[in-house]
Amino acid sequence: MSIKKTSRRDFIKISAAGTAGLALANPVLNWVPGFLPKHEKPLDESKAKRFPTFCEVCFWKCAGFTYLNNEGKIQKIIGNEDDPHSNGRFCPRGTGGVGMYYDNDRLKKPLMRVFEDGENKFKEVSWEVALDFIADKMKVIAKDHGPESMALLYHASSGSYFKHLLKAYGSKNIAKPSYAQCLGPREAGFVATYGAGISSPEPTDVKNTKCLVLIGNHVGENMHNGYVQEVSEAIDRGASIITVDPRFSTIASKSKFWLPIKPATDLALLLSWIHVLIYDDLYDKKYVEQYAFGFDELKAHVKNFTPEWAYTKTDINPEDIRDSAYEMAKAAPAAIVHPGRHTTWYGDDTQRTRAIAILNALLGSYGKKGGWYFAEKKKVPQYPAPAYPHPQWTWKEITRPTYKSAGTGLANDLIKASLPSNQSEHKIKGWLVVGTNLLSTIPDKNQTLAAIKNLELMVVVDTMPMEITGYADIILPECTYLERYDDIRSSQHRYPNIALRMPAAEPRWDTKPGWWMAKELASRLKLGKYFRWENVEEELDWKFKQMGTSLEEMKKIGVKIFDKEKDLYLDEGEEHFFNTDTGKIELYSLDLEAKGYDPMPKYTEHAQPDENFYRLIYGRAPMHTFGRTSNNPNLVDLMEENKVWVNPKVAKIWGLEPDQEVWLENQDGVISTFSIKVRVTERIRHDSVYIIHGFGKSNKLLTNCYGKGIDDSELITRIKIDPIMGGTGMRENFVTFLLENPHKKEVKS
Ligand SMILES: Nc1nc2c(c(=O)[nH]1)N[C@H]1C(S)=C(S)[C@@H](COP(=O)(O)OP(=O)(O)OC[C@H]3O[C@@H](n4cnc5c(=O)[nH]c(N)nc54)[C@H](O)[C@@H]3O)O[C@H]1N2
Ligand SMILES: Nc1nc2c(c(=O)[nH]1)N[C@H]1C(S)=C(S)[C@@H](COP(=O)(O)OP(=O)(O)OC[C@H]3O[C@@H](n4cnc5c(=O)[nH]c(N)nc54)[C@H](O)[C@@H]3O)O[C@H]1N2
Ligand code: SF4
Ligand SMILES: [Mo]
Repeated sequence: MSIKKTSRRDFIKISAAGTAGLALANPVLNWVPGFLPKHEKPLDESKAKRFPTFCEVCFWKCAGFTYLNNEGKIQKIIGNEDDPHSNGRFCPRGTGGVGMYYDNDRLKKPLMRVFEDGENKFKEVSWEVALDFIADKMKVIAKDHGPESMALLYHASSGSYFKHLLKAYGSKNIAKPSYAQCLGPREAGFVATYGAGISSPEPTDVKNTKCLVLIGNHVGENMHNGYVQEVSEAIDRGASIITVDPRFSTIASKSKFWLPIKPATDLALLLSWIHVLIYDDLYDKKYVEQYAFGFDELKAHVKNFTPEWAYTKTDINPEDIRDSAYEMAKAAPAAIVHPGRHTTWYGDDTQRTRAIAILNALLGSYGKKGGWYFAEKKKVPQYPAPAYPHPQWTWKEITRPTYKSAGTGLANDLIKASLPSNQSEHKIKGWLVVGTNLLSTIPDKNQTLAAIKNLELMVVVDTMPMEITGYADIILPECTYLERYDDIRSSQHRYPNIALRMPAAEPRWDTKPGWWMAKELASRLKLGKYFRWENVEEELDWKFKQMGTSLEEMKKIGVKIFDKEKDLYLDEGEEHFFNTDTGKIELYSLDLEAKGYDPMPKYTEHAQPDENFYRLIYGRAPMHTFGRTSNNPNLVDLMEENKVWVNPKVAKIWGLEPDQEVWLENQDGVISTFSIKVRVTERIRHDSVYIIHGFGKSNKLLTNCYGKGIDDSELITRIKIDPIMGGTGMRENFVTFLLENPHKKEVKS
């Protein structure tokens, strides 16, 4: 194939120019590494061809335009000015997204597992053969075990067409890792308190806030675009930031308070902030009286949680706890205690976010300017199709008996239901895996592998030869987001808005869009009536027309903003019904109580590391999104490996030098496959080490990133499950250093 890899030098040139511009045009964003400014002079639109898209490099889904150069090749992606997710700017990963298209390590043809010459191999097959095989197997599974025993695990936009397929086939066993490995606990915590989850983008009115409290929420490294921009504006306006993090994060360096908490003790801090707000009379009495339920119980509950008590748990000085509580109260109601996004930490995560939800209520910030606004979203109509068949059972039968507040299917529970040891009647026998690299994403890799072994069918739809593809029966190569249409992006925001993604180029090699695969499978499964449209343009146009626009208009504008139907904020004293049992904000949760959980958050002690062990904590780097970018040629140039952050005191004990290669071994004796370089820094507490998630790729076909750095997931073998919603707490793993290569014969290439 003759398409040339994009020139790395060109990319750097763009970023360098961008950064220089940034210093002048956007001083507020200077603290964020690599963030590009608005594209001030658009390319000459009469000459340059552009196609609307929204980014697939992370889940913020910024809308922009893909531009072609004079030779008709994809050149760059630039933010759409009308889009509230991007406001016309892309983050470095989004800009580098072009590298996903040009990556020559991509999956190129359907691959089928065959047994030849005494071994398992992948053989290239035609789409016909691949799809026939899958449909035949799915028919057998439906006949032998019922259609419910097929599950869909997904985290790519194209998952939406596979969801439709699976429901038409007769299964609702569908899960994304973005629930039980990510934001599930905060959703459950807010549902229990306000009767509504948070969803994405978070309706925090950061743009107008006077005080933003971030609990392990490392914005600036966590690069959710519109959010980073609003935080920058807030900093520029002089809003005070309070950051609670055992690590001196980028945002900690911009904060009025950095509280370097002892990991796993956040609930003690939160309870003592609640104590100070109540006992120092700092809370919003009118708001609490009008909207909240259970204040007296809460007051009694937190009576003893003084800052002095919290100090014994958290290592944070009582004065700092008090001062920071006063700081929030001073700004209230224009104050936000941010719920974070990835919240599956220690197992008591729903209760931690409950405490956050309660704090916001005491500050009177929910539904108030500078606090939380009421977001609105436009419903996307479904193209006419018959009603779905009724499954005999769903994920609810698997999960809800134990995790009563689980809001969606849990990827980890569907995996457990696939294990040979599953004695229940609800067994999963086949997986469709669409854009999720389960082995790095779901903790306890051995369990995932045992489940995979027991499957009758495993189909992986991906763009890259990620680890998970190696275990598939069939691999279907999807074209990248720059080469396909996808379902409409409709997202909640201050104003309801929608965006179109359309192809800017033909799919490279023999890759295909997910919608096409789902439709083809449907026709083989005799489910064609659920996909009546000839092609996806017809389907999208029909939907757009129901929404008051058209595909033709959307191709020009990319993003459409609709009028609001509700107010953004509550008026003073306005009546409001919260969707809870009492119709009020439940400081004391009747729902949790009825389900047998603590109605108010309790502090639970967590294990601390033994001598010579350190808590393994992980996070994000501004230049990468997990493993999905680790092979991206553009982004590898910006950051090619992760390093382990080690406090100088610890480095001294171990005699570690900067950039020395070490291996990590966890409490269960699991050793990292590869070595990692040491970064000695005061920015991490002495009881923890920190690495960026998404590195240590073990598939040699990923030629840009194979063996670079290590994968935190393989060291996460002890999981603390949230008893309320079933999320997998992953931060109770401890590691020690191995200075000699423990895999004697292994050569790191
Ligand atoms: N140890 C550890 N585990 C974690 C986390 C952590 O920090 N540490 N983070 C958790 C969080 S917050 C989340 S949200 C999840 C994320 O979990 P995942 O979304 O599973 O994460 P990725 O590793 O990015 O895997 C994405 C997969 O999608 C593929 N892909 C990319 N684009 C496309 C596309 O257009 N189509 C298709 N079909 N495939 C595509 C990629 O090649 C890759 O295989 O992981 C969770 N698990
Ligand atoms: N660039 C980039 N941006 C991303 C992503 C990405 O991959 N790359 N992923 C996106 C996704 S899917 C998600 S869910 C979000 C996640 O983003 P966040 O919700 O911000 O991230 P977390 O992973 O929960 O938190 C990481 C931070 O928690 C701190 N921490 C660790 N243990 C503790 C503790 O016990 N207490 C406290 N207070 N802090 C602790 C770590 O030091 C680190 O700074 O990021 C999103 N944004
Ligand atoms: S934040 Fe960056 S990577 Fe995520 S969708 Fe927006 S531009 Fe893409
Ligand atoms: Mo996430």
